[in-house]
Amino acid sequence: MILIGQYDSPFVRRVAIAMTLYGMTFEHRPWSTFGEGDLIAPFNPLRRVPTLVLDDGGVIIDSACIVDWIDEQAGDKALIARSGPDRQKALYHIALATGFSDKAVAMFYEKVLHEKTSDIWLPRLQTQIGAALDCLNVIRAEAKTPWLLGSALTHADIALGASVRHAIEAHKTAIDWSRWPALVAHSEACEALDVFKAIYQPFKGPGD
Ligand SMILES: N[C@@H](CCC(=O)N[C@@H](CS)C(=O)NCC(=O)O)C(=O)O
Repeated sequence: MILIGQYDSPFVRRVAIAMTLYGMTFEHRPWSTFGEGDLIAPFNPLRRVPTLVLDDGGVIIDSACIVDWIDEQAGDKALIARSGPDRQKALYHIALATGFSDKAVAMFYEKVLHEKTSDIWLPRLQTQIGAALDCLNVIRAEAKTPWLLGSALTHADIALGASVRHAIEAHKTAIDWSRWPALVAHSEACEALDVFKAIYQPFKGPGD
């Protein structure tokens, strides 16, 4: 299998972390979506990452779809409850974390790709990011367990950890992280894990 995408992407990183925890072996192609879009295009016409190329030549794109597929391979080892309230909660947490990352990535592109940022789009992104972080911070603070849904790490923890770390690095000053201490603590707990240390690429960019 080949996983395409750099680990400074929270979407690529959460996929690679889960695959590593599942013991899946894969080749990593850290292609840049802009600089090496021509290399990605034959596998994904959207030129987006993560893109997973299977051994039989099949391709899966989008982190949620890739995680769905690797969970199928992992069977009982899947890092999410199979059914019931814990599955519903995990899916909500994951969508909120990855949705927040969508907005954090959009805010980065808005700032670096336009000489003048939009007076409509940028405030909207800031509102969406702030509200999502408020909500996630309450969820994390109210979970009195080591991880979001108990003592075992799930995809929800990985997605949240990858998303917060990405945004901390991509928006160092634009986001006031002192407002969300439970998320900063969650990020630190994730980054202390060997698998987070192994699957990591510092985010390069203006960083605010
Ligand atoms: N919904 C997608 C989002 C992936 C995403 O936004 N990837 C970014 C890199 S962090 C990307 O490919 N950006 C280039 C582009 O969208 O053109 C997923 O979960 O995989």
